[in-house]
Amino acid sequence: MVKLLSVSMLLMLFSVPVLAQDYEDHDGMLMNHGDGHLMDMAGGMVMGQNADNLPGGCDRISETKEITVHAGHKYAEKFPGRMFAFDTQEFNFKPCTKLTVHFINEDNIRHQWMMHGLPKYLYPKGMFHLEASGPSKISGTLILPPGDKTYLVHCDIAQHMEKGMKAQLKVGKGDGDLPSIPGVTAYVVADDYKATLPELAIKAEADAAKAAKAAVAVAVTPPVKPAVKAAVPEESSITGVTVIGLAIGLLLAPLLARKFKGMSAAEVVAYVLDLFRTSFDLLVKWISTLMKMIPSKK
Ligand SMILES: [Cu+2]
Repeated sequence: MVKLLSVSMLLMLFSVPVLAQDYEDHDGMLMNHGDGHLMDMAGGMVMGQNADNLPGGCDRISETKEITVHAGHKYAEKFPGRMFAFDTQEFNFKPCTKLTVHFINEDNIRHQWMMHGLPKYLYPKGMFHLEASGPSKISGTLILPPGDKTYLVHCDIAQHMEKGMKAQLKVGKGDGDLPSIPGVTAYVVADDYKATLPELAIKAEADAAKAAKAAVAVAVTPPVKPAVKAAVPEESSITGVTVIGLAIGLLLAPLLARKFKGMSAAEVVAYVLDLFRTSFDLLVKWISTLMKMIPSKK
């Protein structure tokens, strides 16, 4: 029993560090190829690293700060309709702060912590950028510029920002808020939960059936108005003509299906139009014959 306990305690001791870090650490594996650009084979990348050069307007480094930012699908759970998120949506630092960001990607895909709007003389493309492919940790350092300004931080992988991976970093008091920061500012495009997709599909089906019924009614309505008005009231959507039209349609359908077998859509349309014209001619002839037969009251 004692042996069993000591074995399980040993196992626990060894498993704790393994559980604590189940992601790869890029730091130390990166190849520095100048201009603050570092990369490794496992998909780790740092761009715009700057730990030494003071931005213009900074006399000295005001503060040295370190933050850890997590990124992943699970952090979007509290933002309905979003897919990805950072664990923090808003950052605030004093101007001229030397900031080290430890970025931990918890998903089995690529994520980035990309900051925009930095002075281009110091940061190529005005960016500071950390990227991690799959569950891994990557770190980078920059020195924030002076002045009150709000910087955009996002993941630049296609659609990841739109799906929630967006934050803002305020230096000093910042200069306003950015839109669509989950949990911080209103979305530019609001989600609409009023109609669900199955409801929309049922409505479209009903509309299509109504249109088809109307088309049949129009097709079989005789061009000459009957002398006697239909007995069915006008406000009813199902008229006698519709019923007759549907009945004729149902009777003709199998015959026409056989007739149209092997014909192209254009041929079918031409055939139907010709059929209508012939029937119309016959109808006019038949009515004029009837008219002649009626003795005039003179
Ligand atoms: Cu991403």
